[in-house]
This record gives sequence, C-alpha cells and structure tokens, in this order.
Amino acid sequence: MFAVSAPDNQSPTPESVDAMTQAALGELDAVSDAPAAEDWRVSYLGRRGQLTMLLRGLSGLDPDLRRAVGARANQAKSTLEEALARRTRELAQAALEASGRLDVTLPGRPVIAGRLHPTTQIVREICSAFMAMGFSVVEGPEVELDHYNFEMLNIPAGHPARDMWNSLWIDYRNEQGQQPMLLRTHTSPMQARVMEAQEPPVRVIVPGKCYRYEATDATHEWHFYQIEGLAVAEGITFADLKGTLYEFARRVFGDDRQIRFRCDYFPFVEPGVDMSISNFRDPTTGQRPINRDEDWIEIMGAGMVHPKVLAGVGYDPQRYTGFAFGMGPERIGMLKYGIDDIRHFYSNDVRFLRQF
Ligand code: FA5
Repeated sequence: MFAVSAPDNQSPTPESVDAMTQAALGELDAVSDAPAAEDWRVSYLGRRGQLTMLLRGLSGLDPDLRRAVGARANQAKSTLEEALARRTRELAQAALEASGRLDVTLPGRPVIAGRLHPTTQIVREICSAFMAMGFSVVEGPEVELDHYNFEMLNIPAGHPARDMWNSLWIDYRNEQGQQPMLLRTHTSPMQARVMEAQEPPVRVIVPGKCYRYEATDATHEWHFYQIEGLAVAEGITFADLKGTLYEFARRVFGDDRQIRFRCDYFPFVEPGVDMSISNFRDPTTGQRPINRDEDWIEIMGAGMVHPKVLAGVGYDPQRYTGFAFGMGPERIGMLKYGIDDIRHFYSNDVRFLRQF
C-alpha cells in the first residue's frame, strides 16, 4: 500500500494526498469481490486506515500546510467513498449475472389500465350495428343555432312543441346581432345540416351529447347522449324504417327482447312513433332487466321525415322520402346491462365504472 507519509517521515503535502488517492482508486479497480472491497475500505477509510490517520494527524501541521492538506484530504475522502459505493454496486450486479439467477420474487410494477366509459362502449356498439347496414357516422356542434335546433325542424318561434324540449339558452351576439343559440336539446338539428350539405341519397347516423333543463330521475339526465339516424332517397317507406329498427334491436338485444311501436308526435316527422323495448319479469328469476315497475322502456322517437323539412333544405318532397330516428344510448345500456338508474353513468363512481 502507498504510504501517505514518506518513509523518511516527511510531512504530507497536497501532492502526496493526490498520489494516495490515485493509487487507492487503481487498487479498487482491481478488487474482484465483496471481501476484497471490504479489505480496501478498511485500509483507506477504516478507523486506522491511511486517510483516516492522515486526517487525524492534521492538527500537528503548520497552519498553512494544514489548510491545504486538509482540504485535499476531505476531497479525497468523498472521492473514495463514492468510488467504493459504485464498485460495490458493480460487483453485486456482476455476481447476480454470474449466478444466472433472476429474482422472480420481486413484486411486479402495477400497470394501471384505463377502460372505455360504458356510454362510449354502448355508443360504439350501436354505431357498429348501423354501419353494418350501410350508414356512415357524422358529428355536429353541441352549441347549436335556434335555426337548426328548431326552425329547420318545422318548429318556428312560438310553436307549442318547443315545450317538449326544455332548453338551455346561450346569450350570444355577433356582428349580425343577436343569434339565438342553445345547447342542443337533441341530435335532430344534424338532419338539416347533413341534407343542406349533400344531395340525396343520404344514410347517416349522428352520435353526440345533448342537454336539457330538466329535473333528473332514474331515466332522465340533464345531459345525455343521443344517436340520430337519417335515410332519404327515392321510394323509402315506413316499412324501411321498421325493418331497419327491428334489425338494430336484434343486433343489440338479441332475438328474445320484444319491441313496441306507438304513435307519437314530433313536428319534423309524419307519421311519428316512439319505440320501446320490453322490460318484462323473467318468469324463473322474477327479475326485470331494469329494476323498475314498468313493462316497457322507451328508447327512441322516429318517423317519416316531414315534407316541410325536406323542402326547407331544398329537397323535392314529391320525389324524395325518408325516415329519421333519435335514440338514447344510456337507456339502451340500462336495458342491456340491467342498470336501474341513468345517474350512475355520470356520477363517476369507479365501483360502477369498473364493472364495464
Ligand atoms: C327527440 O329528442 C327527437 N329528436 C327524436 C326523434 C328524432 C324523433 C328523429 C323523430 C325523428 P325525445 O325527446 O323523445 O325525442 O328523445 C329521444 C330519446 O332520447 C328518448 O327516447 C330517450 O331514449 C332519450 N332521452 C330523451 N330525454 C332524455 C333524458 N333527459 N335523459 C336520458 N335520455 C333521454
């Protein structure tokens, strides 16, 4: 080992401390296992190690020399301690690799997997059913003009049917003055927007969010999704509407669920219907799909596009006919998965969301 004090007992100098440090680092490189590393530590950093002894002997030195050698020796101490820690890690890693073993008992790192929201899942499922029947998907604005949400749907200002949709109005003004705007109450305004933008034939579905100023209960939210459907061409009849909706219900609910059409009124269709899905008790379990005392749950409004709506977008109502529908995917999800309250969808309770 290198001696810090020269054999002739000369006083240490900064240079002799540097030389000792270099020699120590060289020896550490040559150390090949943990016991040898421990011997190295004892000989330099141990209680009677060279560097420790040097630091202890500083008090006997001339003040100038003491300062210079002291500073260098403290630096050397940190250098050697860091080098030892690094070498110890390298030796441990090398020993593990040499043993050919892997510590399989180490716990794995948990992977947090996200999942699709149940509404997204059911919306996608419904869209797939219609895409398989040749419909394409379009989307539109959630903040809508009165013009599209009502006027183009044969619901002029002051029409009593406006009360069917409790609206959330927006105070908006641009260079042209006041433009009555609202959070769309349904996806039906996209009927007019799509027909204005293209010539027949049209076959689209429009998924999107809607908003209504209304009290919530087990089947009503103030914000919810709708999926609009529109098909316009020459020769489309009510039978096409029924056939399309039967096929949709078969694809989403299977063959066993019953479907009910009833007359209903919407100013933009004639005739108009609503469609419900059976919520009957299972004779063996006594359970209903949705735990509510109702045999039928309404899932959509539909009908033949009103000639005034066709004429409003420039289509010839003598030549073209079409059908339209607007359904609530949350209610469809409730019937399909047995969810008894629509408010579970948006209360963000992970115990509910994790089930999907
Ligand atoms: C309409 O909104 C019409 N635009 C539907 C339509 C389209 C008729 C095209 C004719 C032709 P309605 O308000 O009934 O109709 O809503 C349609 C469906 O949206 C309902 O059957 C229901 O499934 C869903 N829905 C309506 N209001 C709510 C609500 N507050 N919470 C959850 N779902 C709702």
